[in-house]
Amino acid sequence: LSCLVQIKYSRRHMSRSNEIKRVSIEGNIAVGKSTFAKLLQNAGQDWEVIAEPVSKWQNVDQTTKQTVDGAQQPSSNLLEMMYHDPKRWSYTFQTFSCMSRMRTQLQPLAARVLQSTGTPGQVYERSVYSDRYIFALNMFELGCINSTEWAVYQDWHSFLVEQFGHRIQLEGIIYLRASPQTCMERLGRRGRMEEQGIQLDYLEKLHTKHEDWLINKSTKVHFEHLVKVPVLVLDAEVEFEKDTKVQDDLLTKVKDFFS
Ligand code: DGT
Repeated sequence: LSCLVQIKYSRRHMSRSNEIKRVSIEGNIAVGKSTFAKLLQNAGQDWEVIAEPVSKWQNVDQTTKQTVDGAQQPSSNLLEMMYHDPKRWSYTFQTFSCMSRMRTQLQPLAARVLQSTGTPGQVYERSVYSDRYIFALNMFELGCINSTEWAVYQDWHSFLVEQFGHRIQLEGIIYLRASPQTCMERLGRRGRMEEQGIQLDYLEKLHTKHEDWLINKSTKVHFEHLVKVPVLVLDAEVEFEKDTKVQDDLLTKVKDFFS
């Protein structure tokens, strides 16, 4: 009987996996992606949020325990190392952030979402594309990733996306757009220890990268399918965390975008 149930579940899972809507939420640091993702999740049973694996970057040894041979080092915080010494650690950071993004986004749909009656959706906080076209590219332009590292990164990134990309293909991108000044204020308010040294200038560069990729479409992207992914631009300048009217407006726009 358990075998039969398992087969039924797998069939249902496979058929539903094909109809999943995959959406990525993009935007500058501290713009409110996690808050917005939670809003989407709470708005209905059909959305599953795949959070950005920041805690894995803050605790690498715990994350890699199962897959690394030999003695464990004391816990390393790669996020802190990258901000502290970007020239030394940016390439390492991008390998780990991209791999952990891919790994979490490839995980199967939650049972709760599978059982919903509507079209199931997975919402990603950022994507393997922002990993490359926002952060890694910016680090390369800042000189924190050298040209050899950049060539190596792009080579394995293209290979991975070509091999696995069809399983996490995006149906849409939601761009939460706010000024770098607003993001700086929000970043200061949340007080994440690793981010204390971030300057406005860094957020301005990341903002320009988002605008080039998602608004001006001037970023040279390697993946043909990515160019065709529709982008919903939402004004995140307004504080939406506690304002239910603003939240309803934003959710209506998302609903219209995907209907
Ligand atoms: P939210 O929910 O909009 O407030 O977003 P955050 O700030 O929690 O999440 P996010 O994606 O901006 O990233 C968390 C931290 O990790 C932040 O300090 C930026 C950094 N980060 C994220 N992805 C990358 C990456 O690919 N490369 C580099 N260098 N840093 C990254």
